[in-house]
Amino acid sequence: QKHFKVAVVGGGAGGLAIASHFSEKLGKGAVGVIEPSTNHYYQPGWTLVGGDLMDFNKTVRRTSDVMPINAEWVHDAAATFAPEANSLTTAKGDTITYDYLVLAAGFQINWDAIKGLKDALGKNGVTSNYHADHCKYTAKAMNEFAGGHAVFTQPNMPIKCAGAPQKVMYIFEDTMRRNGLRDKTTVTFMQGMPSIFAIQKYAKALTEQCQERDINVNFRHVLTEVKADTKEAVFKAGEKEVTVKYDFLHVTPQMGAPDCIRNSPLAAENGMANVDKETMQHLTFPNVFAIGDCANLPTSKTAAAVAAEAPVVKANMEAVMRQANPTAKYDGYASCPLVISRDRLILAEFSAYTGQPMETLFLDQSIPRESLFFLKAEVMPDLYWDALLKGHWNGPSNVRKILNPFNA
Ligand code: FAD
Ligand code: UQ1
Repeated sequence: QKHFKVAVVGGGAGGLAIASHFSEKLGKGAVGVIEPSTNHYYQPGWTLVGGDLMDFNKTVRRTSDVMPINAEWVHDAAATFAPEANSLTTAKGDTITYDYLVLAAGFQINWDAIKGLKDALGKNGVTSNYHADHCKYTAKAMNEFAGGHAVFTQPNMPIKCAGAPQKVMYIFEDTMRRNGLRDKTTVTFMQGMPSIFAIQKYAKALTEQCQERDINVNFRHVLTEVKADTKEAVFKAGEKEVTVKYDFLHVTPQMGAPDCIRNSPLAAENGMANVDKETMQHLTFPNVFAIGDCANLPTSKTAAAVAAEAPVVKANMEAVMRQANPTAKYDGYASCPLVISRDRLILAEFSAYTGQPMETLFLDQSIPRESLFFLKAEVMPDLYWDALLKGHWNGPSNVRKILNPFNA
C-alpha cells in the first residue's frame, strides 16, 4: 500500500500541470501520478496530423519522459474510490491512500456507442481524428480521395474540443479545392447539436464559411450506425432515421466521464467529478479537486481551459492545505483554434460561463488569419510541452490584460 500527500489520477494535460507544480513544491515522493498509458499525447495536434499538416511523432512522448522528476509514476489505472477513507484502488488491485486527491482522468471515448464503427474505422474512407491510431489515416484517405460524398459528424454534448469535428472538414474542403476535385465533391456536416458553435460571434463566422464554400449543414442529426459494406451512415434526427451515402466519413465518437469516476461517490449526476464550477473543489470531499475534461464544469473541454483552470486548483489546494478558504475562481475561459483551411485559422476565445468572447490579441480573431494558424501550428505545441505540462502556463489572462485591456 502506497501513500501520497497528493495523488493525481491521470497524467494528461491537467494531471501533469498540477503534479509538476506540487512535486516541485513538496519534494520527491510526495506526489504520485496514476496513469495507465505508456504514451502521453498532444491531442490538439491530431487535427493537423489528420490534415497532413503535422508529423504524428510531434504529438507523442513517452509518459516516463513527461513525468515530473519529483513525482512518482504509478503505471496503473484508478478503478474504485473510497473518498471517506482517503483511498482508491487500482486496476491491478493495489490500494493507494492520500491526503489530497486530484481527478484528471480526462474523457472516456465510447467507440462502441455507434454500431459498426469499430470495425469500419481505419479503412475504406472511415476515420476519426479522435484516435491516436486513426488520425494519420484521415490524411491518407483525404489524399487518396478522388471525388464523391464527404461526410463529417458531431455527436451531442459532451465532447472535447467542440470545434474539432468541423476543423477536419474545412481542411478537407480546402484540400479538394487545391487538388482540383472540389467540383466532384459534396461536403456535408451532420451536427447533433442545434447550432454550429455555442458562442455567437464565432457561430456567425463559421456559418459564413459554410455558406461561401457550399458546405451542407444539418443540425440535430446524430450518427447511430456505420454500414461499411454499403458505405452508408445512419443518423437519428428526432423521431426520423436518415441514411446518407459516403465515400469519406469522419466520425466524432461519443464520449463522456470515465467509468471509474462515474461509478464512484465522487460523481455528479452526469458522471463527472462533482466539483464547484468556480473553486473546482469537490462539493462533498474538501480534500478532492478535479481539473480538465472529467471535471463537472459547464465549460468547453479544451487544453486551453485546462491552462486557465490550473492556477485555480493550485491556489485553492494550497489554501486548503493551510486550512484557509479556497478563494480562487475559474472564470470559464476556454479557447478553440478553428482551423479554416490549410493555412488560416479563427481563434475563438471566450468564457463559457458568460458566453462572451475573451480575445487575447489586439485584432478581430473571428477573421481567418495566417498569423493565427502559425500560432496553432508552431507556438501551441511548445507552449503545451514546455510550459503547461511543467506547471508554468496558466492561460493567456496576463497577456490579455496587457495587449487587450478592454477585453480583460
Ligand atoms: P487528457 O489530456 O485526455 O488526459 C487524461 C489522462 O487520464 C490520460 O493520460 C489517460 O490515459 C488517463 N486516464 C484515463 N483513465 C484513467 C484511469 N482510470 N486512471 C488513471 N488515469 C486515467 N484542446 C485545445 O485547447 N485546443 C485544441 O485545438 C484541441 N484540439 C483537440 C483535437 C482533438 C482531435 C482532440 C481529441 C482534443 C482536442 N483538444 C484541444 C482537447 C484537449 O486535448 C483536452 O481537452 C485536454 O487534453 C484535456 O486534458 P485532461 O487532462 O482533462 O485529459
Ligand atoms: C492554450 O493555452 C492551449 O493550451 C496550451 C491550447 O491548447 C493547445 C490552445 O489551443 C490555446 C488556443 C490556448 C490559449 C493560448 C493563447 C496564447 C491564446
